[in-house]
Amino acid sequence: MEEYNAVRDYLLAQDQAGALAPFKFSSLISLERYSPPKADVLAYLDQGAPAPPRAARADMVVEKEDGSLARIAVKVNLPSPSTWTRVPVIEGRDEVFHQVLGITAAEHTTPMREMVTEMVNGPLYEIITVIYEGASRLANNCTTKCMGLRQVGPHQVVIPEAGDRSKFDVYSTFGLERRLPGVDGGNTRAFQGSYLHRLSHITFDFHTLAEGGPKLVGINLMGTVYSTVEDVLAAWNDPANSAWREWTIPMIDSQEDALYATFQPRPGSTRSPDKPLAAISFDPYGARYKIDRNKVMWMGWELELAESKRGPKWYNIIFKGERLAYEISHQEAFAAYGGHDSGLHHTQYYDGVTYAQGYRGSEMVPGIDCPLNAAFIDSFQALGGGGRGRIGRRAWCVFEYDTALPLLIHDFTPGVGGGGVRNTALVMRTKLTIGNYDYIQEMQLHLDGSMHVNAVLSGYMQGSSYVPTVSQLWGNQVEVGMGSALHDHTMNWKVDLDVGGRSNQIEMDRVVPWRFNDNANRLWTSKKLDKMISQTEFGMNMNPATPMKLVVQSTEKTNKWGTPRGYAIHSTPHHQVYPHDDPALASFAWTKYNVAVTKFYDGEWTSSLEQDDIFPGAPALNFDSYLNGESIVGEDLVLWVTSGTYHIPHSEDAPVTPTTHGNKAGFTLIPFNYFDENAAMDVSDLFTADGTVPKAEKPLPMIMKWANDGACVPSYENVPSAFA
Ligand SMILES: [Cu+2]
Repeated sequence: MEEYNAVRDYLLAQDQAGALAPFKFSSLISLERYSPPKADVLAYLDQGAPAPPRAARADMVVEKEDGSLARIAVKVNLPSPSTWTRVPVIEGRDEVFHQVLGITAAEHTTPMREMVTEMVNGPLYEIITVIYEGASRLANNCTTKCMGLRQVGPHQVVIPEAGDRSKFDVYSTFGLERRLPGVDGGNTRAFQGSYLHRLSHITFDFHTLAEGGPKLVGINLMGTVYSTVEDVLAAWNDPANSAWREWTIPMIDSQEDALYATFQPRPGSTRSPDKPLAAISFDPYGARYKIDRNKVMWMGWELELAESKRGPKWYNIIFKGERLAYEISHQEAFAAYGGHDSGLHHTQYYDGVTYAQGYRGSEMVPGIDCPLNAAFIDSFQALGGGGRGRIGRRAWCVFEYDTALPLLIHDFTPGVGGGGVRNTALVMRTKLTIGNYDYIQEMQLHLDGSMHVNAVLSGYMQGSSYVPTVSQLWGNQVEVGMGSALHDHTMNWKVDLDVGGRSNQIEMDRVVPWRFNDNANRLWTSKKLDKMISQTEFGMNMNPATPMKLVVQSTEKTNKWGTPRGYAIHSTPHHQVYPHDDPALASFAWTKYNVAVTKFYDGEWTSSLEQDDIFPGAPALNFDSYLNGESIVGEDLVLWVTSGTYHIPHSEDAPVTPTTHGNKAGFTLIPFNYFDENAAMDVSDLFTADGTVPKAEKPLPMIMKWANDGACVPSYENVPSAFA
C-alpha cells in the first residue's frame, strides 16, 4: 500500500513540475503492478537470469496540447519512485483516444431530477398514488410510504458517426423506488434488499446532446411510451386502460413489509432444528497446502495469486515441476439487460473496466463463504484508481475440500482387485461484490493435473416493476408487483497456457459420423475422429451438434506414446445473442466467441479497455483486432475464453440469486496426452483392493488409520452407524 501511494504521489508531483509535458495529468485509470516482458520473466525463472526490476504501471488520462484527452501508460520504478518511462497502452499503440462525457452533473443529472420531481409531485401525482399505493410525494424526511428517485442503469451514449465524439447523444432513464421511512427519514436506500424495490410502472426517458441540456423524450407508463405528461394523463383516463388501476404495488413502512427481499427468518417451522449444523470439512493431518505471501503450494502444484482491477489472476501455474500456464486472469464480466423500460433495455454493465470488480473482494465468512478449515488472505484494493488504496480483509480463501466423488474408481471386488482415488481439490476463492451482485470467482486444482476456473453468481437481482401482460417478455413475477429483467452474465478470461514450453499449436478433434459397407454390403453407421491443426488465429463457438475437443499441444514434446503433450479445454457454452452486425459489438467483440486463440504479445494484455463501455460502437480497443490472421503453429498461444449464463428472473431469485440454479460460468483445463497415464496414481490417498478386507469394511481403513495415529478427528463414537 505504501508503494501504491508513493507512486501516485510521485506521478502527481511529476505533473506539477511539468515533467509529463506535452501532457497534463487528468485522472488515473489504474495503478497496478507492471508485468515485465514474459521473455524476461521466463529467463529469470528458468535460466537464472537476473530478476526483472519491480515496477508499477499507471494508466492515465492526460490532456493534450490541443485540449483533447488521451490515455497513456507509464512504468515507474519501485520501491522508491524516481524515474518513469512510457510503455504502450496496448500492443503497438503508445496512446489511445480517451473521451469522457464532458458534461457535469449540474448540467446533466440535476435538471433531469428536477424535471421528474416536478412531474411526479405535480400532474402525475394522482397516477403515482394509485399505482404505488398511497405513495408520499418525493420529499426529504419522508415519514410514511416513502419513495425515492433513481437513475435506471448507467447513462448510455450513442455516437452517430464512429469516432466523432463531439456529436454524442446520452440516454438516461429515471424511475422511482421504495424507501424505508425509518432509514434516514426515507432519504436513502440503505436497508436490506433495497435493490428489489425499484419501481418502473412509470419511468422517464431523457436525451442529452453534446450541446444543449437534457430533453424529456418519453414517459413509459405500463410498458408504453408517451411523449408528454398530457398524453400520459389521457391514456390513464382512457376507459380501455381501466385495468391499470388494479396493477398496484404496496408501499412499505417496515422491513417486515418486504420480507421477500431480506435474509430474516420466515414465519413457520424451521427444518432440522435439533441438528442445526450440517456436515463440515476438516484436515485430519493438518492442511496439505502451504501459503507463502501470494504463493500457494499443494500436492505438486504451485502458483501465485494476484488481483487486478479486472478480477483475479493466477500466475506461473506449475504441476509436478512443469509450467502449465503463465497466466490465467479474469478480464471482464459483462451484463446486458432487456426490459420494458428503456433504462433496462439500454443497460450494459462492464463490471471489470467500469466498476473495478477486482478491487471489490468483500470479506468472506468462515463456514459460509468458505469452509471452516479454510485459510484466509487479505488483498490490496485500489478502488477508483485515483484514490488511496486499502486492505481488503479476508478477500481470498484457500482450502482443500472433499468433492465426495471419486477421482478414479473401480469396484473393490475381493480377489479381483480394483481401487480408487479420492477426489479432493484445492480451491482459491474470492468473492467480488459489485453493488447488488456477488461473483464468487475461484480456481480449483485437482490431483490429476486438471484445473477448473469458475465464476458462480449470487446476490440481488436488479429489481423492476412487474407490469402484468408486459413484463413476462423479460422475466417472471417475484413479489406483489415486483420482478426483475432478463440479462446475461458473459465473462471473459485470458488463458496463457504453456504446454511443454512456449511452442504450441491447436488440435481440433472433431467427432464425425462414419458410414461404411461391410463385406455383406450392409450399410453401417459409426463415428470417427477428424483431427485438424488450426493454422491461423481464430474465434469460434462450441456447438453440441458438432462435438469436438480443442487441445493445446506442444509442437516439441510428446508423451511416452509419441502423442504431442496437450491440455484440452472445456467451457460452459454461452452465446451472446446480439446479431454480429450490431455496431455496439465492437466494444465487446470477445462475447462473439466461446474461445478465441491468438499469438502471444505482451501488449495484448486485455480484452477490453476503460470507457469503451459508454461509447459502444467506437471503442479504443476492438478485440477483433487481435484476430489478424497470424500463424498459430509452433507459437506461444493465448486462449480468450468466454463463458456465462442467461439470467431469466424467477421467484426463487428472492431474496437473492441462488448458486444452485446453473448460474455458473467457467471452464476446465484437462491434461490430454500430457502424461503417460493418469497423474493421480502417486497420491497417498490411493486405495487398492487387495482382497483381504471384506467389502463392507472398505471405507474403513483411512478412518481407522486416522484414529490409530491419534490425529485430531471428530468423535466417531457419535456416528458409528455409518461405519458399523
Ligand atoms: Cu443475474
